Amino acid sequence: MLNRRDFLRAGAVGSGAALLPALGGTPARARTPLLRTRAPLAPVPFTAPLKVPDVLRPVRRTATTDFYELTVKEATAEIYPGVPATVLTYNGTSPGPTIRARAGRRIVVTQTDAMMHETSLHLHGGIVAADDDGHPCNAVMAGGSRDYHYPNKQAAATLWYHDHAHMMEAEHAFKGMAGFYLIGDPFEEALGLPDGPRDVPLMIRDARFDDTGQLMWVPDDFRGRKVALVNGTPQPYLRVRPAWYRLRLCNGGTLAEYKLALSTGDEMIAIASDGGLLPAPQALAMVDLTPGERAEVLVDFSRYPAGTQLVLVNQRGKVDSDTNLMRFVVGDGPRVAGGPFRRHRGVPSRLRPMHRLTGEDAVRKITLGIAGNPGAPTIDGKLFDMDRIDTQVPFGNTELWEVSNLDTYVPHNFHVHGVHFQVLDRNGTPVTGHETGWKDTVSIPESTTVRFRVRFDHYRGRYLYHCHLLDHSDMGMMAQMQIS
Ligand SMILES: [Cu+2]
Repeated sequence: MLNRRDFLRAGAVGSGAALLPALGGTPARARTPLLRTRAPLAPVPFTAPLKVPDVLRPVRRTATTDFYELTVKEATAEIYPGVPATVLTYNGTSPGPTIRARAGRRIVVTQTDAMMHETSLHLHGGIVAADDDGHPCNAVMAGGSRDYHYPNKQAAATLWYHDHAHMMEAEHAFKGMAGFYLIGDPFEEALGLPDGPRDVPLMIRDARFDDTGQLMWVPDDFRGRKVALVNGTPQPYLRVRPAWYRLRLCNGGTLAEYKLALSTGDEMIAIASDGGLLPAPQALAMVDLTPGERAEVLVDFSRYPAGTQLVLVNQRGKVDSDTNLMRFVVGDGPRVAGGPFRRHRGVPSRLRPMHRLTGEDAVRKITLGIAGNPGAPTIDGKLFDMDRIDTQVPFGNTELWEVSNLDTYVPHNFHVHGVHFQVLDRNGTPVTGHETGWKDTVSIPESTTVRFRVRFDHYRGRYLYHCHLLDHSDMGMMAQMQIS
């Protein structure tokens, strides 16, 4: 009996063309003339429902540990309706399945690489041992597998996982390799934040498609990635109840920055940053996220009449497909009266207390720049070298890092593995909003210096720091430190 691939190879494509949308996918089929004539890239906005990634089930549990399995493989996804596109996935979907962790309970993820090239799983924002951090020197070879140990000895937070293979992280993430990893803890649960279907992770990422609906990878494609996908779909909609919602916003993209706002101009209540809950809620009209950054906001949909439509807008957008990101449609179900929090009437005035780092054992000045090195994004003038340690950090040090973007027309940002940090200021102006919380990634626009304090007291070992505009890190804007 012919399997699907044989069926297609046997030349049945022409005669069976009408059946194609109902079949699974191969890249060859997606390039058939039939699909080329379907104008796949002009769908009606807000007609596809938002997909919320499934929560992954552990394959095994012990008294202390949950065991999960992630397989990296190529798959097809209907990013545009009726147009199968080839994507790189964890367990067959992009975004991959969501892993829900609890602080204090260990997780082991076994990643199997079912592709033809190496991969390396990085838990972005995770405080994990150096060998479990997805350093490119620990890549999983094609056909191999590796166990990653996540102790979850950190506060509740929205983390995400993505690939970090050597000089491949940008292309792999662009083609779909990313997913959410959400840590909960008793402190956060006691706040009674919106949960269940009212706790919505939104991975927003930049993409570019060719005229057959396939993801089109062009390195450093700043102008080309004009389509924003939300959980893998362009311009989806979500029906919401007239109630408070918790939106976990993650820029899972490669180059684009998103300035997120509601089309009504109403404020969102920011409650968390990369590292988890803020000390206090912050009402924000706009949330600015560069690639890798997360922020959690609360939105009160009970203040809108049934039938109200709100759009999540990107104020940095250039065209409709990267400006009007998704639509919320307020339903007419029973209103959830009063505040969203079981122990509070309204939003609590305080969230998690935050100990401010003071003083420093060392001051480090770091520069990011492409200008002067055309096509060579560097840190301190050097391209990434896996055999070179760029910075020696004594374990336990509290340090002040001053990171400068020397470029006058190229934005960068900065991600440090293995730690969280506290941002002080940007060109001397104190940061505000969600940036006042614990961060692991910070925006550094053109001609800008950002200062942050960081304490290296989690693990010893070799960790990366880099620009998280992944095309830049991929091409060399990455370095490594030895904490010892
Ligand atoms: Cu950069």
